[in-house]
Amino acid sequence: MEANKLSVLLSAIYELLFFHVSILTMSSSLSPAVKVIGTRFSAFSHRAEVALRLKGVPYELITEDLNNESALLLKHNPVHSKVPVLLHGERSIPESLVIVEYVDEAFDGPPLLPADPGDRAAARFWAQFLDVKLSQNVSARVYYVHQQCFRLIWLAIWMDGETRGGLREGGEGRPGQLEGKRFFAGDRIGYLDAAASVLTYWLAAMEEVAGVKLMNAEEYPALCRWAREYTSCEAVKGCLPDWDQLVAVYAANTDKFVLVAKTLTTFGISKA
Ligand SMILES: N[C@@H](CCC(=O)N[C@@H](CS)C(=O)NCC(=O)O)C(=O)O
Repeated sequence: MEANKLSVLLSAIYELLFFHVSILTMSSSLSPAVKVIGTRFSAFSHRAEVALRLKGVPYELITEDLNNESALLLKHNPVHSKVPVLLHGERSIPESLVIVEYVDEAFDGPPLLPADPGDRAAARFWAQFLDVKLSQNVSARVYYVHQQCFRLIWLAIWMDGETRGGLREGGEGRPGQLEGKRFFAGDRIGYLDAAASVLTYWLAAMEEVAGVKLMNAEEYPALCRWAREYTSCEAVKGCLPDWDQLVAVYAANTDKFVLVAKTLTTFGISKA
């Protein structure tokens, strides 16, 4: 009898414990879902994806058709209606660099921004430089080209290299940027590497299609070495578009791209 009571008690304790453990497991598996509205062809979307991958955060990529923007995109980025947008539970976070900073703060894992406030400021400065000066965008929508134009790169590629100085100013020409370092922040890929990632795979694809070599090893040895290191990292490789498809997209749009570049120069908006 006593033995029976004991076994009932033990099984009750076991069930209680098991129930408790399953509740705990359930609650951790219920952490808010992480999704990226984006496209693999977009270097901006890549910034968001690579930040998540570097942090080891599982996410779902919701592929957006930029020729036919979805209600989901318009709902979550009503101001710009551009990709990427990060969805984290109830939160929607637009703008690629804002997303990278959010991911850095919201998730555990290796830091993306440097620890030192001065280094953080410098990383943000150069990322902003890339977006505002080197890659200042043009409303592609106006020209029915659903690609963002990286203005200086764009002109250099599609207008026969007229603004190649932009690269020198932004990367190679600043002593110390990459000197003695694998990546901009040191040994690990971080915020500024993600911000500058357009200078790797995407630029190379544009160069191939346009038959122009903008970032060559003679003029830009450090940038070229960095680009190779960047694209050989596993986290990066996992969210690069298929090379042939990317080249095919650029090739299919070459006429439009040249038209955009010509329009930019015609209207005198080629200077930063
Ligand atoms: N400043 C934005 C730029 C994003 C952007 O230009 N995205 C392009 C795709 S690469 C886009 O959504 N274009 C759609 C359009 O212009 O209608 C960011 O950093 O996220």
